[in-house]
Formats: sequence, C-alpha cells, structure tokens
Amino acid sequence: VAAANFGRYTRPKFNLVLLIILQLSLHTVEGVWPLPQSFTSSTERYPLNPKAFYFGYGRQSAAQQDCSVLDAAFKRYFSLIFPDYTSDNLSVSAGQASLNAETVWGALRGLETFSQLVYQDDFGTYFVNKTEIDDFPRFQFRGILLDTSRHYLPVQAILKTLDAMAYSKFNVFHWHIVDDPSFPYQSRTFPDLSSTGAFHPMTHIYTQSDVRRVISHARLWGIRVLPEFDSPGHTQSWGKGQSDLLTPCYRGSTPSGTFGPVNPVLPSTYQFMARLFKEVSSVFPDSYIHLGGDEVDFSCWKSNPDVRAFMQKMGFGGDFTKLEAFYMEKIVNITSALKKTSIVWQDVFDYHERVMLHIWKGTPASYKEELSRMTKAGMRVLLAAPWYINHIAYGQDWRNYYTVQPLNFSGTEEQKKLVIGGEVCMWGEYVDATNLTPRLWPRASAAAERLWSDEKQTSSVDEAFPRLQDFRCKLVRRGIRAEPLHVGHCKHEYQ
Ligand code: CP6
Repeated sequence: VAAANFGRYTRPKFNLVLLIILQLSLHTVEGVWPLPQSFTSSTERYPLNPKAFYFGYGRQSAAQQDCSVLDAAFKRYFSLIFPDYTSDNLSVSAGQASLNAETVWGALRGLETFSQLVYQDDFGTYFVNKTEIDDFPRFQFRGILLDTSRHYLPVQAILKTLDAMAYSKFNVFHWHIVDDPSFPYQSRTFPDLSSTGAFHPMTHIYTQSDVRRVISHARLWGIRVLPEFDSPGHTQSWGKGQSDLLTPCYRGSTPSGTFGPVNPVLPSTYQFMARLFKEVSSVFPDSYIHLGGDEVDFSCWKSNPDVRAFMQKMGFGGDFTKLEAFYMEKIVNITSALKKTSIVWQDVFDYHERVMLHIWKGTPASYKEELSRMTKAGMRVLLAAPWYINHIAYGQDWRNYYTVQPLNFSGTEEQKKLVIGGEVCMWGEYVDATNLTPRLWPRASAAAERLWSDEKQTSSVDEAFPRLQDFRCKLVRRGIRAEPLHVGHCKHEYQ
C-alpha cells in the first residue's frame, strides 16, 4: 500500500466509506471532528457489547491478518472506543459495521471516525447510531511542527503528541529537530554535534533508537515524519561540534570571536553537509526533507573579507540573497541526489519546480499575495502563516485558525492545486513538555478541520463551537490535557 504522496495535481488518494449497520446522536456524525465530507445519519441507535465486539478483515480486503499497521490499530481503537470496559456488560450485539478504504492509511482515518461515533449513555452502555460516511481529506499535507531545539521535548511527549495528531487526522509530523540553542539529534557520522551542541550530551538528546521509536510510532498512526535540518541560518549550536562550519564575524579587520550563518565559501562546508544529509536521508525514510533556509542574517557574511572576496569572484555584487541562493542550491542538489524532495521556508524563492515552499510570513493579506505569486511561478506550497499556534492571546483565538481560507487568493484553478496543504507551527521558545499539550489542543484541531473538511460545510464558526467543545472533551477523556475553549464542563473531566 502506497503512502499518499504530495505530488503535483494528484487528488487525495484515499476514499473511505464507513458503513455502520450495527444493532445500534452530538451522538451523530456531528460529533466527529474533523467533519466528514459526506454522511447520512439517523437517530436509530445500536448498543455495542465490548465482549462481543471485534475488528476483522473483510474477505475481499487486500489487507489481511498480520498487516502490522491495522492489527496495531485494532488494539488501540478497541480501548479508545471502550475506555472503561472492565467486566460484564449484559447487552448483546449483532450486526456489523464495515469500513472500506483504498489504503491502510485511509482505514486508520476511518477507524478514528468510527471511534468518535461511539458514545455511552448514563448507565455506561455503549451506543453507535446508524450512519453512513464517505470521506477523504481536502488537503494531502496536514502537518504539525514541533521545535525540539529551543526546549528539549522528551520522546514520551512527542509520542503522545503523535497520538493526539491522529485524533484530529493530522498526517505529517514536521520535526524541527535542531536550531540555534541546541542540537539534540545524535548523529552517527558527527557525534560531536550533540555531545557539544545539545543542552546535555546524555539526557537531552535523541539517540538513533529514539528517532526510530518516533518514526515507527508515527507510522502506526499513519503519520509521516518530515525532518528539518535548518541552514544556513539558525545553526549556532552546530558550530560547537564542527569547527570551521560557521562564518567568523569580523569587527573591522579582525575576527570578533562570534560566528554567523554556515560559511558558504568553503568546500569543506559542502563536504560536511553531503555526509550529514546522507545520514539523515537514510535515518528518516520519508521522501521529503526540510532544508530550512529562513531568516538568514547577512551582517556577519558582510563583515567577513573571505565572503566578500567570494561575492566578488562570483559576480554577486553586494546582493547577499544571491549568496544565500547559491548556498541553498548546493544543499538542494545534495538532497536531490539522495532522491529526496526538498521543502524550504519561503525566504528562498528561486528553485522553481524542484522544491516545495513553506509560507510562514505575513498578515492575512500578505500571505495571500505570497500564495498567489509563488503558485503563479508553478511552485508547490504549504501554508503555515495563519497557524502560528505558539502565539497565545486571551479569548477564543481558535476562531482565527478556523476561519482561514487557504484557497481564497487570486489565481487560476491550476494555481490552487499547487497548495498541497498546511501546517500548524509550535515554535518552542516558550514551550516545553509542561505546556505543550494544552497549548496545542484543541487549537490545532481547528486548523485540522480546515485542512480535512469541505469548506462550505464548515463555514460557520458558531456551529463549529459546540462540536469542537465536544471533541475537546473526547481528547480529555483520552488523556490529552487539551485546554477549554470557554466556560463549560466535560462529562469526564481530566483526572
Ligand atoms: N525559528 C526558526 C523560529 C521562526 C522561524 N524559523 C519563527 C519566526 C517568527 C515567528 C515564529 C517563529 N522561531 N528556525 C521562521 C520560520 Cl513569529
């Protein structure tokens, strides 16, 4: 079964049909978040007996027992559906629900939907209403960025976030793993990067086995792991373990002792990057890789006589964006040779066709302009600008995330198809494992519905409000410390 790709002009790969004809209201499909694309439901309800309930493979199914992804999902969803199942339950069940999906990943989404349809009455009996759902995602890329450099996030916190991502049908974990403050990735090729660049060489690192755990856990939830090794800016921590990698800054004619972005003029820089990305592309199996390229401060490059001489030699004049583009081109060539598709932040907008751009800057008006301009140049784009969820404000800011219209920019139909999806960014300057979960959820879920569901059917924020409150209670019931949207209570409060 192929993973849904983010290819040009491809429609969402999976179409799933969830048919529930069980001896079986917000117990209806309105209780499913994000809202399915099309559905019919009724008030006819069927009791479910956990003792007699099991998941099985259809006769015609290409996936059969020992499909590791689905076997694991059946176990997980059994306990999510019957959270307090311990002993006898007298109701008897008959009948069946069927789930058809083109891929195992689609089947995972359908299981999530089914799990959200099941509810308990005041006596604890489980029910599901008669429902028919036909569902698929509006956008192929529905991501969350976590930043593990500003603060270290323990592996457990990452795994728990992956669980919660699947509950909102997110499918990409963008791992902004290293940055200026720390380099927690333990490289096989360059172990000094983390032994000197991490906050702590033993306790605040991601070992190879940690990374494998994250990737395999993500896979079981149908989530791709997109690693980011951001350069040439945001690399202060890299300099500790790799001498001569960063540009020495000058005060007048003498080195000041401080360092700037990666040094783009030395051949040794590219030899290092080729070896690092060779490792990274074998450790992270996804076909996409994020190369960063954002917020490069040119002042140090400007101060350095070797850099200035190189600019002269290359005919770049005084235009340091050309030097930055030269550097990024080299890095993109390295990762292309490794058969990876590169994603870069929008700052470097020069490699038509070859890279996917990640829009992060701007006001509502300006990101629309950027979408228009970049898709006009034929570039595929991901939208992050309206979903900077690390920002917090008093009140219901989820409404701003919900009302984003990703395709409401001026452009042709062909241009709109170049919007591959979007991403919620949780930058880590003020976030660690203590506040990650309540800051992410349920606010990220507002973006999730925008990325999954039909825009017309989900145009009302006021109608979304009780549904999102209900979904937030489901998260709490599943042990996710999702913050409240406004006044109210959950039947099962956080323990
Ligand atoms: N870190 C990195 C950051 C940001 C970016 N890159 C960032 C910039 C502005 C805001 C939030 C985050 N912290 N590496 C920009 C993509 Cl408002």
